[in-house]
Amino acid sequence: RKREIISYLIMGLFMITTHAQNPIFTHVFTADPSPHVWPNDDRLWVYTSHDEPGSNNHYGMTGYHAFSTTDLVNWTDHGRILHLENVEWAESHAWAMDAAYYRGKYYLIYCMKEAGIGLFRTGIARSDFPEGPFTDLGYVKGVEFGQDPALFIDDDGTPYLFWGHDRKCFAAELNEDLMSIKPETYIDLTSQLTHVFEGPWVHKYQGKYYLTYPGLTPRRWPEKMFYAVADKPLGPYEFKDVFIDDFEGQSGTNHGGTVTYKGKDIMFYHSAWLSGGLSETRSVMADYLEYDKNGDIIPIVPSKK
Ligand code: FUB
Repeated sequence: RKREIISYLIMGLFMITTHAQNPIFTHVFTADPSPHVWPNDDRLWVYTSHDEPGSNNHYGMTGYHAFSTTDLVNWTDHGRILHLENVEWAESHAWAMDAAYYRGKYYLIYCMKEAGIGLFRTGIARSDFPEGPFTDLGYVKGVEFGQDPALFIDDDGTPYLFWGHDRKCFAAELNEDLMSIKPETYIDLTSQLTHVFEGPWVHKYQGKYYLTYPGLTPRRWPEKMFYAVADKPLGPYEFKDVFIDDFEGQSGTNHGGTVTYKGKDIMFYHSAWLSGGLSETRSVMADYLEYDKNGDIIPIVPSKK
């Protein structure tokens, strides 16, 4: 109870009100959004990377934020939920992350460069609360060059890890402690995902698995968002189409995920609208996502509202 009261006092301190318009957070630069609704919680949560203007080290970011809302207008910034300095094995580049609820605990899964090695590892941290604080547990074994992880827990409780970097995308089932992959399930999905560059994200719609990802076509920046569909989480995936094309004021990168909240599907992604087009100072955006009668995603045109 004491913790709850302290947490509400802190929430009060961080409470911010925005208008329901893009970009949705304007007091801090945010990117790579990971949206979730947790069991027995009426809030929508969005976990983000944190862009720091002037970091000047090719996205030399250092930590993550969590935001929550019940109405898509008033958002609470729960502040920094994990920082590079609390991750012993890492030295830099706190890039994209995801969050999951698994067996009664909240997890943050992220990528940072390993100290002394300088290559990305996929780190995992745990908390009793959706807003953290999260404690690093180490990095997931069996994942080399583990940039941009997404932790997808299927309806039957099976955990899957997706990750991707430098024009590649991989996936595997995780062991129950989430600390290593099951090597026999490891699959390279690259050839199934036309134009893939990084940032995979999986959601389910009408029993099918939708893998959305940023990609380059024809190997040309900035990134667009594409998707592919499968009957099983590890594929095979059928490539579909682009669903967020180039748009004015975007960053060189795009990255995001989908959630269903209060009966509506919402796509979270990022732009550089707030910074006037500066690629390394991005802001999270949200737009409704709709499907046609065949289950194909109707392309999203970033909206002001
Ligand atoms: O935010 C840093 C990196 O930029 C992410 O890891 C990539 O997906 C891209 O959005």
